[in-house]
Amino acid sequence: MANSSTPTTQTTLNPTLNNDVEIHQNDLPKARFWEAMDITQWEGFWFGSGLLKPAITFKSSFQAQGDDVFLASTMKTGTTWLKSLSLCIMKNRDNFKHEHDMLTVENPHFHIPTIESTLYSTKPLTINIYDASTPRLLHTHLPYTVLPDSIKNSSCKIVYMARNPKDTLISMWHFFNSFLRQDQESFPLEKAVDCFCSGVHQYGPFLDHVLEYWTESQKRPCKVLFVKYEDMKSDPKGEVSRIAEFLGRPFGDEREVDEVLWRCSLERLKNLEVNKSGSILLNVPNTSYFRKGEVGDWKNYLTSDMADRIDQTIGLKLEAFGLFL
Ligand code: PAP
Repeated sequence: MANSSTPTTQTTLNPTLNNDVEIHQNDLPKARFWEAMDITQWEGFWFGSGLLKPAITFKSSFQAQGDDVFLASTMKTGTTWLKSLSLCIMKNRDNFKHEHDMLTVENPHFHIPTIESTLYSTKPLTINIYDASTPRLLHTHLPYTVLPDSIKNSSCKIVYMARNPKDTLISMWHFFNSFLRQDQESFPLEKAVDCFCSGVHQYGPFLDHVLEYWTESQKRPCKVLFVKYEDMKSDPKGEVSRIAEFLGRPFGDEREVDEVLWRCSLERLKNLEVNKSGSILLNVPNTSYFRKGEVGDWKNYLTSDMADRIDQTIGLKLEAFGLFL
């Protein structure tokens, strides 16, 4: 996730990125998020304007292979946790016995880049997103509707992480305050609630994002695994085992499950040197990915009127599908 300023570091992962993609950005609806960031609407969703071109390039030119794995989520729903866990399940586990842990080397967002944000990466990536010669483990915040057809039609897998809307909004509020309003007072929460409920925010509308992946996971459970942040908190062993089995890398024993959970715990990640400073994505300090990680933190911030507004516009509609409130 990055703001719309011009990136200073450009990766050259896809030569078509700057030249061939026809984007009629001027014709697309525009809005100003929190009076600070330009966003553009495409295919029914809102994106930081700088993310649009990479997103369109990805949709039109990415060729998925059957053994690729895609992690997906909208903002602040547990992406960093999902990336860390999936990294351990798919790549990092074999390192543990040699006392090596990729999580101590770089922030999880470096190891598993978010596809449409790579042009904001502050370091050259070790993964070429468009190179299909080895299985890829990648992440996207993009909604299901704009995923490339090859992802939808091949046998590659998708793990989606969802979170209840009120905690997501509070997490977003802290996150955007930390870098869009560094030397200012926090953006009024009342206005942030209105903005969230209107759906006019980065990767919004939240409701549509969640429901698209939910619907697909119900239609094709072998293709899309839908994981809830709250379930991860209440039954971490059960949920991480479910992810590992879905990815075809089941755990050998409980000790292995415990080790992965410990390595990916918020407390541990937050206190790793690599996450205590620096910035893997332009303008986004690594520290901003790690906060409280509590279920129900919204109760410390939202008035009952604000909570009601989120319930009415989003929560009750999710509840109708058996999801959150
Ligand atoms: P992103 O969308 O910018 O990638 P994302 O990782 O999805 O952010 O969300 C950050 C939230 O996940 C934070 O929640 P909070 O604001 O309510 O505290 C953060 O604390 C939480 N988080 C990050 N890492 C972990 C982890 N290892 N375990 C549990 N929660 C985590």
